[in-house]
Amino acid sequence: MTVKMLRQIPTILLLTFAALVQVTPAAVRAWDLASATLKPISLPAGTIPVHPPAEADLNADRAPETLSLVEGRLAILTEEETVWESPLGWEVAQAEFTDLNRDGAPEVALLVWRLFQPWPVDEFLPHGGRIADFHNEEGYSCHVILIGWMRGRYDELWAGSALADPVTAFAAADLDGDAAQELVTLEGRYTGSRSGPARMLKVWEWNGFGFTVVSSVKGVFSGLAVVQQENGDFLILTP
Ligand SMILES: [Ca+2]
Ligand SMILES: [Ca+2]
Repeated sequence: MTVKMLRQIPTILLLTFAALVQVTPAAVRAWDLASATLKPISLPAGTIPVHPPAEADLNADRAPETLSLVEGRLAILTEEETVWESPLGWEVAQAEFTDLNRDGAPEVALLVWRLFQPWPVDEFLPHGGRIADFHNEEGYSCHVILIGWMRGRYDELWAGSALADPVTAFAAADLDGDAAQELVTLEGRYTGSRSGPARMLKVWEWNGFGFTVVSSVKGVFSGLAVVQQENGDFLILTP
């Protein structure tokens, strides 16, 4: 698995990452999740970059699925065949194989921009409701959505309502060593660029119905990477 994943890491990404760490070590911050709190630590020697799996068997038929993200359109493929495609109205900014809902089965986590829709109950409120401002000036809001295999088909396992602040990048990693993945996000602002810079680093965990914030740190963040230490523990790096 590790060999396969490493083989598929784009060379340019590795070079950029290595160059970044070597040239500007002071600008890269390392974060550990300890006692449910994000803590800055000095970057240990010998860490290796961790990348999400290039493939996963979503429907447990022993034929692995892969992802193709082209111009905001995500396809889930079994070999060459498209078995699921994101709806036309979605602009998928990022998609990874994860097990963020902690059921032991892989799913695909998507970062999606789509036209803002108020909660049905809020549509009739004069002030627009509780999430009325959760969109950019074009009217697009940012969502985290989990797609997976359910009852014989690919479907939304979970779709979050519009985020209060848009996510610019996410990663999934078991930061606290409890054998379950946490969701790591960088959050920007609806008034800023979709790709950042971010103003908040946040760790969430699945609560059975959605994600609960575990810890967050304010700052200015231009990127997000997960690395593994020699002892096996995962850390977050933020340039
Ligand atoms: Ca899962
Ligand atoms: Ca964990």
